[in-house]
Amino acid sequence: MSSVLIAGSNGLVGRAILRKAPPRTDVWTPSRREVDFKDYEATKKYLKEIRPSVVFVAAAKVGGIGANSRFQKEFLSENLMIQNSILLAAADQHISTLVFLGSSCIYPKLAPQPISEESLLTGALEPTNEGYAIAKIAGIRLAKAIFEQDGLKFFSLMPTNLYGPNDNFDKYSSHVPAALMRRFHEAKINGDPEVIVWGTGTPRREFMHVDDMASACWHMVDQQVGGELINIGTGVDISILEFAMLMAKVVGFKGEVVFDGSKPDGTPRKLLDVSKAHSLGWRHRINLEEGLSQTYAWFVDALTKGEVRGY
Ligand code: GFB
Repeated sequence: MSSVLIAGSNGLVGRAILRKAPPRTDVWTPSRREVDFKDYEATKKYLKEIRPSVVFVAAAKVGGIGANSRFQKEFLSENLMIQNSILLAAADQHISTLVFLGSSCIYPKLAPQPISEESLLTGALEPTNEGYAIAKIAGIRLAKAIFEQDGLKFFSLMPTNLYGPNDNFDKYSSHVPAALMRRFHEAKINGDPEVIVWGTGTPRREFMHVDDMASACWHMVDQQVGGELINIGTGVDISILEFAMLMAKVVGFKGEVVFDGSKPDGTPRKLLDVSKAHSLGWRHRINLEEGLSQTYAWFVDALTKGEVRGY
């Protein structure tokens, strides 16, 4: 691998891909000021200059259930712009390998569990993240079409719900791991008697540390899996109630957990079938409690340095 571009290198996943880069890899990590990936001409010019052999598309507009449901217009249109511009410019420049990243919310709301890659486009989507999911499905199909028409090794990896260092801890747009870590931490510090958790607590989610996602990204590039769609997850899920209790334990919050049923639950369950990734030789390594503890230690340290995104 001579030269690699990480588009979205400042986000949760992009930073982890960079941390896990094999030694002596030449990695490009442009900021938004250096190149706006929504701009096709600027993206093409940049790719022509740096000529990477591999591109990771971790640039995206992302957020938790609150942000996704309120800003469908932005989640749909901005993601289409970013991915169309990168994938088409990369195809134009004959970049040999491109990894397109999405999320498990691309699958139908009521897909059979665990969700296999074959479930794509077999049913209606979860309404709270329809805009984001439609954009990501378009990206998966574009990567496949480029592989089939141009013979370039473009493929898609769909991670389950991720967490880890450098996550977004903003009160309104965060995903549940960062949201609860922050809320339990602040309650512990302030001596609050209770913490509010959104929804009923019954939805089930599969959580994976972002370093496992990064290891999957590098592994699948080595496997030369052009055109494919591959699920990346742990194969294990837990309820939001169980997850909240685990987070309280990790953070050391001893008060009560109260559920706010006026907030959306989202998809009842989205456990990925990860047998395809396993058959290609990849497995996750980081246990949930261990990963959350490591992330909490990072969070406390980053807070003292003023380096937590969303604060
Ligand atoms: O993490 P989250 O927003 O992801 O929510 P989704 C997961 C579950 O946690 C939902 C509950 O059932 C929420 O109701 N939850 C409880 C909370 N408390 C909170 C909280 O304080 N904040 C948040 N955010 N959730 C997103 C999709 O769905 O996940 C995206 O909208 C994407 O498109 C992403 O797929 C990975 O799994 O519900």
